[in-house]
Amino acid sequence: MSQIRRYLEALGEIGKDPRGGVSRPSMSTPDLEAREFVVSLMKELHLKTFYDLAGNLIGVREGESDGPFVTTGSHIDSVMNGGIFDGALGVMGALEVVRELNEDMVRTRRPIAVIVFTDEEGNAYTPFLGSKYFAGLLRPTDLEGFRGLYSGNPFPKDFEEFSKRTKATRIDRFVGNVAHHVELHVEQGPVLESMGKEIGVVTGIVGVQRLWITFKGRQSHAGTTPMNMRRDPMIPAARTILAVRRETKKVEEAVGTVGLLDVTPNVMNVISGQVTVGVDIRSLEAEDMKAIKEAVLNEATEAAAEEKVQVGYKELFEEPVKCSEEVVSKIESSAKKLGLSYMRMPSRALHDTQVMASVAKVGMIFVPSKGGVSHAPDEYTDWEQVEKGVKLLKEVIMELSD
Ligand code: HGY
Ligand code: MN
Ligand code: MN
Ligand code: MN
Repeated sequence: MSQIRRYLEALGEIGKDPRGGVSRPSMSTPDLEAREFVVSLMKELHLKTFYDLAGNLIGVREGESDGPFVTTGSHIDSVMNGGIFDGALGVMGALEVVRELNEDMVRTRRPIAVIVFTDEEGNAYTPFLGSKYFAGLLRPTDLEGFRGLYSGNPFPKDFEEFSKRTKATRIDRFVGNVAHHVELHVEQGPVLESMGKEIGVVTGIVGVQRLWITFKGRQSHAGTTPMNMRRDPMIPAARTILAVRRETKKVEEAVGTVGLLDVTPNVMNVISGQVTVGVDIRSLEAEDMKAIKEAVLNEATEAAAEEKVQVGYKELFEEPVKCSEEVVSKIESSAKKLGLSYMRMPSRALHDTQVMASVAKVGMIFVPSKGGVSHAPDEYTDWEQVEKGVKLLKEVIMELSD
């Protein structure tokens, strides 16, 4: 009998948030505990267990040949107050696949590696820290500059604690010999449910343009400062937020969100001294994100000038990627073989798989999210649908590792 529900529910207990769901940012105490749990499972499943300098956990099931590898997996870090499926399904689903392959005594030609990538959500250090290191896009020295958002610790310090607690074998970097990478994930959106499909075959993954736009004004008394003598950074911040929505809506398929505001000092009777607006723009087209970014920055600059405040910004950009047609077709034919209903669709959430696309042929399998909800405690996927997703992952991995 499939153990996936037991696996996911057990992991969901670690870092359980009293408000519901989980709060398990990367390298936090609950994340370290979750890693220990995963290592113990990997060992139980007779996987050779490694960790690299970025804290990626890697469980290897040997094949008849030394490579190239088929890799799978996802992340077990969560957003604060997130759900128990995001990322966790891809890791625990991969472990369930291994458990079943062991049970069925299946020998594959290629070795399979199950990977838990560090800080996919980027809430501790930076998005995709683990997968970028795995793919060779970050060097060991790059890792040293990161500080934990929740721990305040520089990256290697958090990492030391993690290495002491897990008894995996340390390697500097995992072999770069990966042919195919497949990730199982919850859709996190409403499309599959509304279309009545069991499986989403992911064709491409959105890119993201992030902006941290900071306005610096003059902090002052909210009662005594006349309206025409203010330099209030909240005003251009507000106009920037509205511009994100207005400019994004002009572009079909793009989405834009301001989910972060950092207000100093954030007090009722004080005109703010500084406000940072965190902007997240996503699209399957890099050009679209660029156009929205320019328009938003124009508005921010104009609004700042009118209010006589200073403005500056930092940014992060990740390219959108296309999945490999070879992997996409394999997923489709496997779904067909298993009698699952499916549709092709893009991913509008970010995934480590888009980083893995720089070193391997990649694909993703989605299962429906109830009500399309994710990054929230009531994120949920029917257990029956979870099992179908795992079954499909198993089929695809067997095909690719054959
Ligand atoms: O932000 C994302 O799309 C992903 O869940 N990290
Ligand atoms: Mn997420
Ligand atoms: Mn995820
Ligand atoms: Mn006073």
